[in-house]
Amino acid sequence: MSQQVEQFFDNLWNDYIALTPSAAKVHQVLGQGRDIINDHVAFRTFNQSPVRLETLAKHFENMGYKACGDYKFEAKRLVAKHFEHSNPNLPKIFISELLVEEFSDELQAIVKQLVAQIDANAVQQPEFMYSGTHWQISSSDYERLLEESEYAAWMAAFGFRANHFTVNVNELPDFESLEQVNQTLKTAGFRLNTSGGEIKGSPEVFLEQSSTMADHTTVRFSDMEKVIPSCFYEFAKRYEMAPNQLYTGFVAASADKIFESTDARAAQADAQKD
Ligand code: OOG
Ligand code: NI
Repeated sequence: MSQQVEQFFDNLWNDYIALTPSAAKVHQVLGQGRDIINDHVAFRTFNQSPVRLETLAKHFENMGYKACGDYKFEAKRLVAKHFEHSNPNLPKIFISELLVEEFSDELQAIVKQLVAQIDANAVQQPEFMYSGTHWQISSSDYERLLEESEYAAWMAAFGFRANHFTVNVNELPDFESLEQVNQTLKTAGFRLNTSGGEIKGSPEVFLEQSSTMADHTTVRFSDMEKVIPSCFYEFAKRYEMAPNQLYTGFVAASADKIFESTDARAAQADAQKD
């Protein structure tokens, strides 16, 4: 792995744990001091020039990543792609983008005004992938986005950075099952995303996933500060499709629920059901 690529992932990780202090605790609880191998890192964006999925993907293609899978999320009005590298030590990359034109004129106007503030040259730099927001937004615009799309609101508050890292459970020496990982996390005090059940997917689709509910952090909006959900940690266990051949793709039905790990309202609605 080149030094630039290593530095890129170090910087990406450092930005992520600054917003997600519980990620460091996850490593302590699951790794007990040993290194944790990540299955993938996920990014979010808007389908607006100059920050379209295809443009952001170039940073990874320049590192040697190849596009491998396409996904569509009708209800959330999102599409996504995943990318893989021939070096098995590099995490897969999952990038989604919001189909902005499928929302109200008001949402479109807010998003376009945010994106217009981005310097197109900045997008060409690899550092863009952990550069955060490039705009000011009021708390009322944030709330307005939240009514239509939790994803749009998250993007407006946090911008361009890792939305989550994902522990590769197959490579955790002390754990056999994802259930055991979840149990250990709950005992340590973490709240898991229960949308669609704690474990999304199954051996039949060759992938099981779970995630924590996002940490909360103080965001400075143009008019006030607010404490809102930031980033989360995910856990993935992959199964063999053929002898010695682990499934490397994603499962749209499961991913659809993982997106809700930043949604405080989904979590609340869920808690009221119990
Ligand atoms: C991505 C959710 C999907 C997965 O592994 O299926 C996902 C997001 O929340 O941005 O990460
Ligand atoms: Ni993920």
